[in-house]
Amino acid sequence: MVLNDRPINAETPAHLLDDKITTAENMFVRNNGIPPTSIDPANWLLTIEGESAKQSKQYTLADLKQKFTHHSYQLTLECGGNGRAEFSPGAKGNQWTTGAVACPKWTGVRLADVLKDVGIKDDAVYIGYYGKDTHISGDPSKEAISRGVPINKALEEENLIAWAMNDADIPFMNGHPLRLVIGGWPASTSGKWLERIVIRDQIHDGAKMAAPAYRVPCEPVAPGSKVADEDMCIIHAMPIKSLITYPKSGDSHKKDVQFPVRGHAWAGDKAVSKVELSIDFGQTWLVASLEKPVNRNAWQHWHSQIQFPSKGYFEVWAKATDSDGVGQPMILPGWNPKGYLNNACHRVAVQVM
Ligand SMILES: Nc1nc2c(c(=O)[nH]1)N[C@H]1C(S)=C(S)[C@@H](COP(=O)(O)O)O[C@H]1N2
Ligand SMILES: [Mo]
Repeated sequence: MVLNDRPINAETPAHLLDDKITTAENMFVRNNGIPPTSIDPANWLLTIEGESAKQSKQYTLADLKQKFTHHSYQLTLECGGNGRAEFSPGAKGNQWTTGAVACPKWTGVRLADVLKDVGIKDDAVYIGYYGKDTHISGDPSKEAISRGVPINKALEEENLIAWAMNDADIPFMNGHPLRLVIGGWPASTSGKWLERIVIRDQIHDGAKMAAPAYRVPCEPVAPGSKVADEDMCIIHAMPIKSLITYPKSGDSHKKDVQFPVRGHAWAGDKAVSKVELSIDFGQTWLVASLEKPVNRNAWQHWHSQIQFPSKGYFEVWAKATDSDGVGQPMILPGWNPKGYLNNACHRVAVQVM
């Protein structure tokens, strides 16, 4: 579903995210600027520098592939604005419903291995990325987006500088030939068309790091409030969430046949501990079978069989709980001016015949 074509932004209907490993054609696309017009993988250079880097160093793709151990992880990328369409009053920006999330398999080298090869000074607090795309205005002095994560998150072993997705080149719109993949945090931290990483002695101040971008009120506010920039805090890990990928909303089903329901659940830097289903608007809940993640920061699959009590209109609701016991809310958990972090339960409609 194309939300905007200047530049292209597209999400995936829930029933097309049924694969355990998201395929390239079902991966959402989020562009803040104008994607690069020419890509030359043979001459691609990644520069690592910054005031908290012990030196400035450059790597070709061949250097990265030869010098460091290769790792593959399935990592969940979810746009911080996924679910924005439900905000009331509405929030500006792409009106994502449920489909700005994906969990493909990524292959590359550990971000930590490359940062350590360059050398990290003791005063490092953050990293930031720069990509080859350009600002929407066409002004070459401006970046489209340049975000990052605290150094302690950056050094976790699952973060990759990746050249492959699902054992093939990363699709162009998802960052070919090189991208950062930071699982569990807003996908805006996973820089596409990656050319440069800076190791910073302060919170990174690249484009879309400053308020209000990718920030929420530090304290909850009433819907529609104006919030001062200094009262907005940077989003860290994404909250617990789940998706029903089978059935497709609007399906019909024969009453006397067991009804299969399945999907995925993910919890930022935490694990998912439980998924429950309701077919009576949350009055009673049934615990679904939940698989372990293939690795940290990968989504987890769940499935169940439902017996409907009668014919008629039903909704199936799914609700996941994380390893700290924090569950998904039934409705928008907290209005915020930019429409981030809506992790309300997903619901699908079923007509039982
Ligand atoms: N260089 C660059 N990296 C980027 C972006 C971008 O516009 N340019 N968008 C970010 C945002 S906001 C998201 S949600 C993810 C989307 O990744 P995808 O397009 O591969 O789904 O990439 C992030 N990395
Ligand atoms: Mo995003």
